[in-house]
Amino acid sequence: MSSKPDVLAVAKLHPFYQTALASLYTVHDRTHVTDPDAFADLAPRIVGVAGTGEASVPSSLLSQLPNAKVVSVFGVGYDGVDVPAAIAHGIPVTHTPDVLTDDVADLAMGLVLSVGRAIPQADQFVRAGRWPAGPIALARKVSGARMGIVGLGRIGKAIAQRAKAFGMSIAYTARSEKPDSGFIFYPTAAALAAEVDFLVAITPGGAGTLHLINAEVLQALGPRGFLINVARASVVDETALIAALQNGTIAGAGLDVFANEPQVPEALWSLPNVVLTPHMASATTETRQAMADLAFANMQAGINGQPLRSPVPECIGMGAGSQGH
Ligand code: NAP
Ligand code: 8YV
Repeated sequence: MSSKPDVLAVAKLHPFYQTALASLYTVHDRTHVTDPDAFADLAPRIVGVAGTGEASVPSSLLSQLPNAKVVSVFGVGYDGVDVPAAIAHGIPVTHTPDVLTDDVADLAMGLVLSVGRAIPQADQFVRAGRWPAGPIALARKVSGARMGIVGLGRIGKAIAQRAKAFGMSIAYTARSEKPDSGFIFYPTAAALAAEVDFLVAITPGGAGTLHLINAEVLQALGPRGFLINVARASVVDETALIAALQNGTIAGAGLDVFANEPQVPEALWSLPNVVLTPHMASATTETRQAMADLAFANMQAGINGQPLRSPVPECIGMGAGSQGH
């Protein structure tokens, strides 16, 4: 048995988080999946669970961890964690909001510019030596265009700020209207899509937003409209999206998240009117370090029974130590 307390990593962790954890804990990398027999002996010793935004922490796993004191997610999204089950087991869940907001908003705007101005396609045009043979096709003006944001939370508001600087008009949908935002509210994604040129999805994933952007919404966005998804793949009906891109129902898409990532279907990567990034919206050195610091602080606090730095909203007030964020 190791002298350091045992922590279970339920996903491949970013090295910044992995290294910080390893300074105080013995980190078991997905033992519950790779070696279930060894995990049966290990499970009662696990005091903390380390995950990522996409990692699966089901009720069946939590029920095998009688001494777990915290689930610390490296990411703001935690749709893979069964939070009601964690609460039922008395295990608070934490995440890393705010520290990644700027980066995700930056990438959203990067995708808006990339799809609108066809920047990756232009790069290929030059590299392939096609410039001498003729001018590149005209692109879509971004400044002054109409931006629609699906989910006006921390990141949605940061995207709006950036879009304002581009002279874009801003409208949004969310669960509730935000009168103080000064932006136009539409009660549904379809109503919003009908009024905008760039529709940006930035809600949480999970059952509450499953296929919020479906064939009807894409139809409403129309043949001059672009979809940007920096939220979760589950928010968009990927089959309907591929059909809409193939038949010109919408003009194009910028996608950071995929249904079966890291696998991306050929139907998507073979299309000329999409820009694809590998779930990298928070992937800068600065932000990944800040996420690791916060996730590690939450892990330590949870294991030591101290106030949690950033519990998920459902877990605020759980245990003696939680203080919210
Ligand atoms: P947040 O502050 O909680 O904002 C979420 C927003 O989504 C809120 O405005 C909320 O509406 C809205 N929303 C929730 N359910 C909805 C529904 N059914 N219909 C319409 N709107 C709904 O979260 P955040 O910090 O901005 O992060 C948002 C999400 O971005 C994360 O959960 C994560 O999935 C994703 N993300 C992705 C990456 C990436 O690498 N691609 C990185 C970071 C985050 P109300 O305000 O009315 O409640
Ligand atoms: C991370 C994310 O890439 O914060 C989130 O919800 O999806 C991203 O910031 C992810 O959590 C790390 O795998």
